[in-house]
Amino acid sequence: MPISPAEQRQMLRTMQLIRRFEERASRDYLDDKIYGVVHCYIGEEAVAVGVCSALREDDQIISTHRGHGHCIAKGADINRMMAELYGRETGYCKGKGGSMHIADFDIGMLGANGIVAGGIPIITGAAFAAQLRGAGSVAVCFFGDGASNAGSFHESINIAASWNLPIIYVCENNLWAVNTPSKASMPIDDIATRATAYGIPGIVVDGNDVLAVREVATEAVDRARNGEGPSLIECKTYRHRRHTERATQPDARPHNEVSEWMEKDPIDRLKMALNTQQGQLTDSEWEAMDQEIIKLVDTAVTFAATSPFPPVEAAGEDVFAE
Ligand SMILES: Cc1ncc(C[n+]2csc(CCOP(=O)(O)OP(=O)(O)O)c2C)c(N)n1
Repeated sequence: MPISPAEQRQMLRTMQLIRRFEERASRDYLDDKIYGVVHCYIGEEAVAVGVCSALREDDQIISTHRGHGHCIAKGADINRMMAELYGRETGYCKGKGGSMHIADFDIGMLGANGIVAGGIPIITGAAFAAQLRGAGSVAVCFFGDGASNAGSFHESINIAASWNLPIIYVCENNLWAVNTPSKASMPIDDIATRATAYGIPGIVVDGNDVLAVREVATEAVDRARNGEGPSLIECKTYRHRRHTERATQPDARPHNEVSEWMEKDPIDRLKMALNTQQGQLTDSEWEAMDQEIIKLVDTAVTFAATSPFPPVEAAGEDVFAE
């Protein structure tokens, strides 16, 4: 089904909200206002937005250590997200989880996860629950190329395929796991080919083309909702930033590879398509959209920075291990 220009503008807006949120988070992190670790999703926004735009509110997703984009694309409140990064009581985890542990069950966001591949069995269980509930909701698992080498990926996808679970595995192949190129840790070019071993569809898509991602996600979601089981979608993409915003090791990625991918920026791409090809977004409309987003992020920062830290006596509450 064609995606209307209004919806495309909405997708562009969400991608830009993710980007502006993270640019600010990175800046405030380097200014020591944010604690823990911050992994930016900048450059990969089309994956989260393309996939989540194909979902219903009661569908569930799970994320990774690089999770801000998935949260925002599923509709999370950026005030509570920023407050969580700032370690404040008003944050999603009352300031005790930080960037890698943001969850919002009310919108079907089951959580980011600092353990590589840790989310994969959890969301597979959620897909089993969805199948038992029978309400037609589906589950989406976001994970990286590095995570696709973990045993839990293979175990989960095997059981999901065997039980015909309503789940879509979305591999964000950004070609590197920290400083290890994927070609050094796997003997195949396309992770999607792993689907063959489990008897499910495996699809490769340009992960920097939000409309293409949306299209393949819609097909996979329809299959899952119709009881036709799981799919594996591999989105070829790239992170613009280093592994973390304060990485201690030098970035091993070749400069020319980074700059080539920067030119394939997913936001620029949709913006230009709407502007030049379809005449659907003028420069001044884009500027107004961006300014409105910057204000929203400023408001989130003010909310976070003026919120209290959790009290010391609450340190042992809501934690599972002390
Ligand atoms: C079980 C486990 N092993 C190692 C790490 C350290 N670690 C954090 S992110 C990462 C790389 C993950 O690569 P990938 O899955 O491709 O995701 P990306 O960072 O590229 O988005 C590693 C090894 C970890 N957090 N958890």
